[in-house]
Amino acid sequence: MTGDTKYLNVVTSFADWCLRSGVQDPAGWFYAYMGIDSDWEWSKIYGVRERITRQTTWLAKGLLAAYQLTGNQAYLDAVVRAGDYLVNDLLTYNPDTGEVYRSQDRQRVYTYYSQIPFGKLMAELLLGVYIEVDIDIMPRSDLNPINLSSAGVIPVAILSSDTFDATTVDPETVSLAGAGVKMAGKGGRYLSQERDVNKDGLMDLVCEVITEEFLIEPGQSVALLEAETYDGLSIRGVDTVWIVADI
Ligand SMILES: [Ca+2]
Ligand SMILES: [Ca+2]
Repeated sequence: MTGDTKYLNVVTSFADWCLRSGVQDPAGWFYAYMGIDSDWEWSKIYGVRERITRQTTWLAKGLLAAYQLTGNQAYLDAVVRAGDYLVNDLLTYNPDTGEVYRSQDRQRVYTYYSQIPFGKLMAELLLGVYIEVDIDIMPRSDLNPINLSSAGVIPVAILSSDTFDATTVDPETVSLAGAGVKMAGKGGRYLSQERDVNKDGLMDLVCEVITEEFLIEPGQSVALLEAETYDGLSIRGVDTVWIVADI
């Protein structure tokens, strides 16, 4: 940061222009250059749709940066509209049925937005502040195969680090791709265990989550874990999974 408001003024005046000038369609996308004569060859190569997509991505990225500099909620709202357009148009629009799939589910918000160019940043803004931790789904496996129709549980280890003690996590709050921790019997104890799974001398927390509660679909490969510590701090971690077919 230069501390010079000259640059900040340029950013805010451009961001304000983006919001006021009507370059953003109510559907969320930003108008691309639409000249047809001089640009015709280029248009044939890339297509108008791709240009709109790129233009939308660039402007949304700029507006996101402007939001981070200024905290102006209107900029973030415009970015979210643009992100919704990109996510729905590029990833979840079914041309056969005309259906657009949308969900407020946090795992899906994360999965979707993490697939667009500035999406991870956006998902973080939408889902709030948290501490990022390392997790290891199925500590004995690198592939982490999950059969969704299995009636069992899947172990997920929340790993400790020099700055984070995983044993402070409340197992009741753990959600891995929407799946909660299994309770043992009628006693109301959640199935979790303190164990050093990666042999770094720091105790980790292994929780057994219920497989059939997974809100993850074949083809998706990232599972998001969310939880809270007993002190109320939010944590989040991701690991890859391999969804295997019914046997
Ligand atoms: Ca693993
Ligand atoms: Ca450890």
